[in-house]
Amino acid sequence: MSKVNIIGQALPNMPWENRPEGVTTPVWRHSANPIIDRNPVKGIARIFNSAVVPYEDGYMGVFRAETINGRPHLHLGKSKDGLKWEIEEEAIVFTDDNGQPYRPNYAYDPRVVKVEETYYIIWCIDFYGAALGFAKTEDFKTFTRLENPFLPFNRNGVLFPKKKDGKFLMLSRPSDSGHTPFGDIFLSESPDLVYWGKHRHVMSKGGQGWWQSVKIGGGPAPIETSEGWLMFYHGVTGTCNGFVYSMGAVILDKEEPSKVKYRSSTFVLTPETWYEERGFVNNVIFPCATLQDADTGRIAIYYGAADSYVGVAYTDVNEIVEYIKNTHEDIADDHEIGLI
Ligand code: BMA
Repeated sequence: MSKVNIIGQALPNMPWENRPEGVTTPVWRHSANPIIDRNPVKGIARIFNSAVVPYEDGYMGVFRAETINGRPHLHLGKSKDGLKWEIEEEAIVFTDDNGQPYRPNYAYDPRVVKVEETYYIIWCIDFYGAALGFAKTEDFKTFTRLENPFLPFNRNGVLFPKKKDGKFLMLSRPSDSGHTPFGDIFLSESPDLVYWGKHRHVMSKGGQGWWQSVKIGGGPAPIETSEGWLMFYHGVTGTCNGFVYSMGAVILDKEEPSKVKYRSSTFVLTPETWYEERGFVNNVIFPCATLQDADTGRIAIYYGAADSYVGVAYTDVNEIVEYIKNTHEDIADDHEIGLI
């Protein structure tokens, strides 16, 4: 097995547990999941589908908090170890271009990505239907709202942590405003975070297996490795009782990230525990963030479980890359339509 390196910072104090005896899956669960239970903070019934990043000597998180009136907002949280979180009771208030305070009337599924010295938050907002909201912060004290990147309907906005040729890159999943029974992942670029274009198709739902047959959507920010951009995402299948959300993994080309190098034909984690199978929405694993240590190759994946809890799962960069290569499936629709 050739060695795969994570290109990035060392994070020796990140959450980690070795693969438990007898577990053979490429990704394994934290033993004390869920790390955030129901009713974690006054006025908040459930926290799930949330994003964390290393910050100063600990971690910062932007959490999808379903308040007790059922509406989701974004709440800030802090942690020393990435597992025990102190979450604020009040939702994040953004400031718009004119310095006016701004709070979205709903906000869900945040991703937080550091590019150079700035942290960007991308989430799902009401823009006359589901669309992507966008903001930045440098200190997690003031949050400046940026232009919405795309027209409705769109979800699952994920920024790359590095610019390419001076341009920002963002993945997204065009959708409808409801429960979207379709969807592929696309890539767009921007010189200034205002104007987005040069749209490329990245990857399709489907393939031989059924676990990602209905739709797919980006999850945590892609991780730069010596093999390309390693990305976890969600894949959805339809059953007589509704959708089932599993986690998949793909490696995108380093130079042309709209190109799939390898993608796993099987899921890497699927709902199997009580907190993934049973909740506000049953059978959901929805990854939104990772932490990784470049020195050891350890990766911790944060995911929403059953739209009710936050779970953590682990993998190792060598093992997951080898797994993706060994289970690779070339899906014809991943190639640009019409190219001869
Ligand atoms: C998707 C999003 C996610 C949610 C999932 C399962 O459409 O709304 O926030 O976790 O459905 O309910």
